[in-house]
Amino acid sequence: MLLHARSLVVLTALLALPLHDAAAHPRLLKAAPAADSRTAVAPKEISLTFNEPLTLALSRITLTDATQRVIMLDTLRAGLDDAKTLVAQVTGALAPGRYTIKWQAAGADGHPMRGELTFVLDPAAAPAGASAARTHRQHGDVHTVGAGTKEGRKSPLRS
Ligand SMILES: [Cu+2]
Repeated sequence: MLLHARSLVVLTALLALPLHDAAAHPRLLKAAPAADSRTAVAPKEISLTFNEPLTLALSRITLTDATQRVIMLDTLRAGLDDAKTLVAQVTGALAPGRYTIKWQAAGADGHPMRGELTFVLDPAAAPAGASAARTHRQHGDVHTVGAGTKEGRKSPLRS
């Protein structure tokens, strides 16, 4: 009876293991360049952020063009004070076209997860700074409205 109880415990532990494992594996949260994005400027680096700290030695990033040619990347490193981010500088030249980022990322248990995403380098795409420029222009508009209001308050005194 004691033996039976013990094997039950072992069995339960074995069944619980894969579930615990799957929950502990890295999941990609954020990528730069972003998945399915179009960019006018060739990215200087690839940055992938996951939901948990990574084991760098078991993690990889590769970059290939539409013809499966491998683009040179610098040694993979972790983000600055950020063990959840993988960063690889792009050292090879990028011609316009579609690129595939393939990644392998392992967390604390060393089981590598894999995934891939694509982006397009297109010189005709809207520049990345477009939205920032628009914000600036909006700020400019607010300023103009403010000055006009002051001007409006002055005019009754003048008349
Ligand atoms: Cu695992």
